[in-house]
Amino acid sequence: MIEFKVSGMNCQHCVKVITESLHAFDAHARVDVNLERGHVTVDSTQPRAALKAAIEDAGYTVNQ
Ligand SMILES: [Cu+2]
Repeated sequence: MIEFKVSGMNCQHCVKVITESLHAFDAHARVDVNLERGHVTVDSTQPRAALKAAIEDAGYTVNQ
């Protein structure tokens, strides 16, 4: 499991956009977005840096 702290997420649209961006990169990734905590958890064999880039490409800021 790879966890990111992401800012700018505030609704189900954000959840959908981030999930789709990660799935475009890794179709088999299991993605869990927690809006309340501002966390995105990804279960993927891809490198962390690439998953981070996918979230950033969706228009969000990854803080850690
Ligand atoms: Cu939103």
